[in-house]
Amino acid sequence: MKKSYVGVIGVEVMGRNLALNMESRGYQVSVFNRTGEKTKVFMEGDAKGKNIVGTYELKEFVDSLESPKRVMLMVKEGKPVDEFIEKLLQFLKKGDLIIDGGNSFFKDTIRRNTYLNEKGVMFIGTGVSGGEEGALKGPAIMPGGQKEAYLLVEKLFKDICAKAYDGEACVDYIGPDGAGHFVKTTHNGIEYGDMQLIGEVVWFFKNALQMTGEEIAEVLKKWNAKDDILRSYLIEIAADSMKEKRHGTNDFLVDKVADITRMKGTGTWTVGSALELLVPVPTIAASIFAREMSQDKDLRLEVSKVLKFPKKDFSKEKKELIEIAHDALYIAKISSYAQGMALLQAASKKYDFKLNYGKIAKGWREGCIIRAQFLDDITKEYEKNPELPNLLMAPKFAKFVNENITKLTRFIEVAHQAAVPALAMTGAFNYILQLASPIMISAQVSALQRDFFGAHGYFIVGGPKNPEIEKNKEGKMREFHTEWMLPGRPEREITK
Ligand code: NBP
Repeated sequence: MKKSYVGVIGVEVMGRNLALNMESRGYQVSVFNRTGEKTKVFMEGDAKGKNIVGTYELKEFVDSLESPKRVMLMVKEGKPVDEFIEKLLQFLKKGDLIIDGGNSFFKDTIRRNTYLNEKGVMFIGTGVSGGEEGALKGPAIMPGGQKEAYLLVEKLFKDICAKAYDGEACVDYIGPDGAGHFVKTTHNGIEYGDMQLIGEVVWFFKNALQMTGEEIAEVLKKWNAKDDILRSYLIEIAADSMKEKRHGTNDFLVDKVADITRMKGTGTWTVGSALELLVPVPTIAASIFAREMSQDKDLRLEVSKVLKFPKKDFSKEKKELIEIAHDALYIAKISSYAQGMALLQAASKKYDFKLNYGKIAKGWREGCIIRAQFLDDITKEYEKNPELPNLLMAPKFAKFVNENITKLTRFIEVAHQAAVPALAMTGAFNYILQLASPIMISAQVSALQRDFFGAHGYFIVGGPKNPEIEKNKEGKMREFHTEWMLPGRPEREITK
C-alpha cells in the first residue's frame, strides 16, 4: 500500500479539519486518535472516499508513513503531547519529525525540542490559527524548530495555509525551538486585546449613545469597508453578530447572551510572559482582567445593588462621538499591537529567537482571528526599519497618534461619564502617555518611597528640563541613597 506523506494524531475539530485540508491539496494523510471510535466516525463520515488512511494502533500509524516520517500532533496541550512523544519514540528513527500543532506553552516546546534533538528526532512547535474554518480552508501557521525540520514540511505548510490578498502564503519559518509557539501565544494575547477593545466600543455605543444592535451593526459594517483603517475580521463578525436575532425569537442575540467570557489560557500565558520579561502589556492584561471579572456574575449582581453611578446620556452627540470612537479604537489598536510587538522583541532577545516582526505581521494577514488591513501597514513599517524601538514610533502610526490622541481622551471621558468601563482603552491610552513621558513623575515618587523605606537607591536626572540620567565616566548610571534616618539626611553615592 502507498505510504502517506504525513500523519495527524488527534481527530477532534482541528486535527480532522487539517487532515481534510491536507488531503484536498493532494497529500495522502494517515490519522490516529487515542479513542479509536472517533477515528472510525471520521473515516465513515467526512473522510469517506478520501485519500485518508485510518489507523487504530500507533505502530500501524507510524508504519503507514513514508520516511522521513512527518507526524503532526493535534491533541490537547500539556501531558497528552508528552505522552504521545514518548510513545512515538518507540517507532521513530533519526531524521523523523514530530510537529506539535496544538496551543502549547513555548517553554514546553523548548524542553521538548531539546529532548528530542538528543534522540535525533526533529521537532517543530507550531501555532495553527483560525479555528475550525482555518484548519479546513487555510490557517495561518507559525512554525518554530530546526530549520532543516521546517524544510521537511515547508511545501506541505505552504500548500495548506491561508493566502493573503496578494497571494503570499501565511506561513514562514519563525525561528528555533519555542519561537513559533511564543508568536502564536502573543497572537492570542493580541486577539484578546482586539476583542476587548471592540467590546468596549460596542458597550459605549449601547450605553453612552443609546444605539440599537442594528444601528451598531451598520456603523461596524462601515468600519469594515475596503480601505477603512479598522477593516478586520473581528470588526466584520462583530457587525454580523449585532444584527443576529436569537433563533426562533424576535430578540437580538446581543441583548440576550450572558455577559460571561471564558478563556482557555493562552492570553494568560501572554501576560505571564510579559511579566517575566518586564514588558508592559496593559491592554492585553486588561482584556484578561475583563474576562476574569465577567466570570463572577453573582458578585457583580450583588455589588451593583450597593454601588450606583450617574449615567450621562450622550445620544445627542451621536454622530460626532461615533467618528471619535472610530479613531480612538484605531489608536488603541496601535497601542495594543505596540505592546504585543514589544513582547516579541523582548522574547527574541532573551531566547535568541531572531524574530522578523514584519514577516510575522505579514503572516497574520489571513487565516487567523486578528487578520486585518492594519497588519500590512505594520509590515511596511518594519520593512522600512526592522530595528524600530517601538511600533508607536513608526512614522505612519506616530503621525496618526499625534493628530488624533485627543479623540481617545474624549472617548474615555465620555465612556466614564456614561458609566461605561473602558479597561483596555484606558490601558492603551496610558501606555502611550507613559511611553511618551520623558519624566514619569509617578516613578520618581515610587523611587523615593523605595529608598526611604528600604534603602533601595535612586538615579538622578538633570531636572524637569533635562530628563537625561546622570552617568559616571564609564557610562554607568550613578546611583544614590539618602540617609533618611540621619540628621540632615545626607546623600551618598552607592558604589557596588
Ligand atoms: P482538543 O484540544 O479538544 O483535544 C482533543 C484531542 O486530544 C483528542 O484527540 C483527544 O483524544 C486528545 N487527548 C486528550 Br483531550 N487527552 C489526552 C490524553 N491524556 N492522551 C492522549 N490524547 C488526549 O482538540 P482541538 O480543539 O482539535 O485542538 C487541538 C489542539 O489545537 C489543542 O492544543 C488546541 O489548543 C489547539 N487549537 C485549537 C483551536 C480550536 O479552535 N479548537 C484553534 C487553534 C488551536 P480522545 O479523542 O481520545 O479524547
